[in-house]
Amino acid sequence: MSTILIIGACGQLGTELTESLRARHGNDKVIATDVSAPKESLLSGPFEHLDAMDGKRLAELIVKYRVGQIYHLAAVLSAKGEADPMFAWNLNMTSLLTVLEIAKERRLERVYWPSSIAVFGPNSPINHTPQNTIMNPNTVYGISKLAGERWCEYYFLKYGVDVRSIRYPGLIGYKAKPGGGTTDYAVDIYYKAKEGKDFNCFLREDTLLPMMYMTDAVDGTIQLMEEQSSKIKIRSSYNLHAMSFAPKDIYEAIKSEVPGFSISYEPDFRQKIADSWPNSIDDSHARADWGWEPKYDLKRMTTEILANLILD
Ligand code: AKB
Repeated sequence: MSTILIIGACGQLGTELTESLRARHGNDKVIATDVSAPKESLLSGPFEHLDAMDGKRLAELIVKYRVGQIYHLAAVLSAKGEADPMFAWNLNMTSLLTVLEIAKERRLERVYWPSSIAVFGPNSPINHTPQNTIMNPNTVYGISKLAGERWCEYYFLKYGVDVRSIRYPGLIGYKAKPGGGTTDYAVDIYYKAKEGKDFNCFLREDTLLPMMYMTDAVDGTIQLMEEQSSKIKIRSSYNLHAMSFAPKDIYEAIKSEVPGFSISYEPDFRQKIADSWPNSIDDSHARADWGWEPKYDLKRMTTEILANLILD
């Protein structure tokens, strides 16, 4: 097994993916990198400071650790991207192209890069949104993810770079807080419930969105990356589905375990972003090509998070 390097290891997905890959392959085989200082849990193996746009430093780390696989997770998400669109575009695109170029030049074994349901837009079919359909995203984050998907497929077809990708729905975990996403309310709500506080939601109560528990996301990502290359038929990015719920549904699920919990609604600019995204996703290609199957629904996820979330 060659060494794995994770870019953006301090993030919500990076934290749990690093933990899981280290448990699987050994702590020294997984190099965590981020522009932010590491939290304690990431110091179980090597950690290196890395700005995702710094190709020179990335090349040095690849040589130093004999890296064969990269998981490039660093990105500016949907809500934060709207505050500074040029910064979001620059970081999301420059970092991806830097990784793809290095993978081509150094003949890396594999690259993982996450896309998102944000590649869809207001003209996309809203229910069971197909793999291939009208896209037209209208956030800078969504535009950068759609452009990124095209680049991934291009590097695979033109240079043979073995790049793999998933269009994540909203990811919900309790080990690290997300930053700057539209679906992040569904993480914050658990923290408020545990703190014994009321929750003020920035989306309308009936805003149905596709979501996934972090354990499913991490397992699915590793499953995709460990699959033999011939099974991976889609080199842009795979649709993946686990569950769909609205704020009122997650509130009811939490309230059944935290009886006094209360919620209020105050939609802001993120409502428009959420309204442009699908309600649910058709993930039949991922199921057929590499056997994707989620394990968590809203109830199971809620019970697990409330039992394990530890407040600082
Ligand atoms: C966001 O809300 O921006 C992300 C996403 C759906 O990609 N969680």
